[in-house]
Amino acid sequence: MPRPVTIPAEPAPLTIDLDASALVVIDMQRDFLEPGGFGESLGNDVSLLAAAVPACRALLAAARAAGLLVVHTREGHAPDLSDAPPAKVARGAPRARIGEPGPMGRILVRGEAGHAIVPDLAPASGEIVIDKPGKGAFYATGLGTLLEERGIANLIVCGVTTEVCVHTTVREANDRGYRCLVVSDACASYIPAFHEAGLAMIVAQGGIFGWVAPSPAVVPLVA
Ligand code: C5J
Repeated sequence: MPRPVTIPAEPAPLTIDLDASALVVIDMQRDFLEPGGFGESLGNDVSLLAAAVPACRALLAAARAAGLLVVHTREGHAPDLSDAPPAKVARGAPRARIGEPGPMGRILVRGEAGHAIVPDLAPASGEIVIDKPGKGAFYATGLGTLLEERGIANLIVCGVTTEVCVHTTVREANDRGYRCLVVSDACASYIPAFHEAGLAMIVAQGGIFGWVAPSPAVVPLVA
């Protein structure tokens, strides 16, 4: 039996079948969120990103209670950097490049402490974790196949950063035909104006990339 819910969202209410919906939590990794991590070493105020944790937790709890498919993503590369394009590796100040030693291990390398998801949002047993070498969660990963196999048509998206990995993933998903609902207070950016602009771009022109709603409008309906 389908489980339709209608979420009050921008630019218009969104009706989705919970059985065809997944929660996608993007890159809530220690290096991006925690004091003492790579993000902070670049001069960012990581508290801006940590502010999204409570809403992500509420979404995760609701999705788990409702039996939704839960997908976590992590941005990072193989230790030999074989999946990192040379142009990406060469970017930035020499000591802040991918693969260099950072405050929580090698920067953006799988298996390093900083690459892990923050403990508050740790994947539960059986939940899917997608390791992605790009900004988008579909590029060079098995995510598309996995969602197709499970009949998923709708993605409830949260995580960081709004204008980078959340946006790229939503754009990729939109092109593949998924309905994307971005949960505004469960996303964040180091640059608040980019967060706001990122959300505005999603709902512009009648919802060109999808829908946006705050977690209090989503959590009770999904739980
Ligand atoms: C993500 C980034 N996850 N901002 N990465 O958005 O570099």
